Amino acid sequence: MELIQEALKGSERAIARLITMVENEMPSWRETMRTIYAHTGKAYLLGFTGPTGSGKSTLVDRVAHLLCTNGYSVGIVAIDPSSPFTGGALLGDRIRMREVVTHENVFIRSLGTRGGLGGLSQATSDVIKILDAAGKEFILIETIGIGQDEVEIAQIADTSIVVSVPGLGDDIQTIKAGIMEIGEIFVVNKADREGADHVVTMIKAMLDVHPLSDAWQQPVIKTVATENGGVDELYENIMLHRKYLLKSDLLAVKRKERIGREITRLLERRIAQYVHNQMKEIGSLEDLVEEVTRRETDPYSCVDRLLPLVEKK
Ligand SMILES: Nc1nc2c(ncn2[C@@H]2O[C@H](COP(=O)(O)OP(=O)(O)OP(=O)(O)O)[C@@H](O)[C@H]2O)c(=O)[nH]1
Ligand SMILES: [Mg+2]
Repeated sequence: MELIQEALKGSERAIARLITMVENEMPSWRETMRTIYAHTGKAYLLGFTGPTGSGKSTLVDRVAHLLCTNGYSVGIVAIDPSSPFTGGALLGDRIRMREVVTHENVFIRSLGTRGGLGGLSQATSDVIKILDAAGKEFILIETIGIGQDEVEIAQIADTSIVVSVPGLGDDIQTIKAGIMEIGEIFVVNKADREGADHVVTMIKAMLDVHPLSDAWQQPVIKTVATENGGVDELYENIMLHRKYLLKSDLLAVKRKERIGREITRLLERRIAQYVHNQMKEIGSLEDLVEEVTRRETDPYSCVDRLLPLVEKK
């Protein structure tokens, strides 16, 4: 309780300790999140997704810096599918996020993706809530674009920024159609390299084919993150999109959808854990596997047999 109070006041130490608690799903985790939840809903969430090495961390650093300069308090969550949060990537990100670590009101945390399907686990969403409750006005979430992750980031963020770079080979492969529908702002970073204009043209052409269902015109912005090039324009467009969502009431709609998904996800997880525990009590899965292997029964019938046992418990 004391820890929560400290975190709500913005204590970095308390925030860090709470995050460790939810990451490890300590027994008091759910109770903690319940208390925290009442204080959430104020932060604006920015998602950055894109291929490895495209410059996401550098961009996050620069945008965070601008936010700080404009008086906002900022939290950063980096989701790293390749290594746990204590791994080398954190160090790398810390080094790259040079600008922001000098601001004392920025809190940076790297997270592994274990636990949840598709990468952005429950822990991520809980960490975002802790930062939100602690008074961070903007929370920047960095994730690598693989498979489901980019769709998940769109669901978790208020504004989704899709980062591309020139020179990744086959253009169609680089910018998949699916990603066109989730990006609200497109960035072509490393515009100091050859081929940036071509990528911009390509993205614009694809946006014509896959427009958003609402009235927002997705901008395509060239940046050179390392030189701060185009970052002001990116910042302005983030603020424009935020204004657009607020004015059109779409922000409220987005957030309600997010709450609906979260309730469903938490329920599914609880049910899955319950079934898993019941399975252990009901009997040996190996026996069933043997029966199926001998073709004495089949997986479908096994489930029919198990379901009443699970339901009764
Ligand atoms: N030439 C050039 N290099 C850049 C630019 N932006 C970033 N870089 C460099 O590209 C490398 C990768 O940048 P990061 O910001 O770490 O990229 P990332 O997308 O966060 O990488 P991961 O987190 O590993 O997926 C670093 O060496 C950056 O200095 C740019 O605009 N131009
Ligand atoms: Mg990074």
